[in-house]
Amino acid sequence: MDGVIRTERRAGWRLITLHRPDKLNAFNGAMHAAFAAALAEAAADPDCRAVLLTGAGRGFCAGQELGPAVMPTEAGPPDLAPVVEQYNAMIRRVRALEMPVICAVNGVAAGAGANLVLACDIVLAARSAKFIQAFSRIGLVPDSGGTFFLPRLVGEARARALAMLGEPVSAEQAENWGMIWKAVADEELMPAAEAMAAHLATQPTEALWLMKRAFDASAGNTLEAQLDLERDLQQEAGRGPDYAEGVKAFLEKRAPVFLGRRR
Ligand code: T3D
Repeated sequence: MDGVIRTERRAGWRLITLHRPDKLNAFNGAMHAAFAAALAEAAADPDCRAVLLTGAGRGFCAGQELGPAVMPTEAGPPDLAPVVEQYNAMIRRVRALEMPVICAVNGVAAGAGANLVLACDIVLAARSAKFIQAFSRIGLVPDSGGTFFLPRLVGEARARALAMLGEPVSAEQAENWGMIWKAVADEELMPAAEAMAAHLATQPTEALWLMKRAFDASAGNTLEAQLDLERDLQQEAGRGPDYAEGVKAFLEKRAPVFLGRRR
């Protein structure tokens, strides 16, 4: 196994590792392509029911690789729109993955790396990790959904200050602010994240996917629209074998054995 994105197949789930440790796993074009392929492979694998994302080395991800591809030249400023489109596609792929995406933040997450974290469903972070909206430090604006996720997670006041000041947020602070699920001791990060992935891989995957859809829609919905959506999604979940199994197992006083997928 080599390359800038590394995938390990586990029982029912996949571990995807951003792997450019000498650059704190900063993204370049090759890494975007490999990450897209890894997510597509996970999506196409009927036995894969959860994805765990982490970074190699001492960082999680330092966002865009700052190098010639994005540097102004004597000829003029770079065209950043295609670069940002790669991040947009990445965030859409993570959100559209029909299974839980867990993020194990092993170290610093900066720029688009910090916002990739926020796009994941459940985030665990090592206590030594930190989150930096580094964009203002180089004269850019938050991208990769940062201006969408951040105010929703931590509130407008904190989101604006984090974006404008570019100050690091510790894992503990991130947990206290509701930016992530939990901060854990460094040595507990991967065991805890792997146990969570293994657990989620035994859960009703289809229902978890429908939840992702509900939460995504709630950001732009009225209560009325959201209630209607919940009704429709519940109807869909209720038609699946996992609902039948869940109720049967409850009545039989045993643990359910969920199939995960209908397709
Ligand atoms: O085109 C566009 O830019 C639009 C797209 C925008 C999306 C974005 O993500 S913009 C934001 C880009 N990212 C950053 O601005 C973060 C840059 N990195 C840092 O500020 C710091 O590295 C960190 C705060 C993340 C960590 O600091 P520290 O002191 O722990 O590590 P370091 O020494 O700065 O970095 C270690 C190495 O990684 C170093 O290489 P060296 O000197 O050992 O050979 C450093 O150059 C390299 N590195 C870190 N981040 C990047 C990087 N190399 C290229 N690109 C990076 N983003």
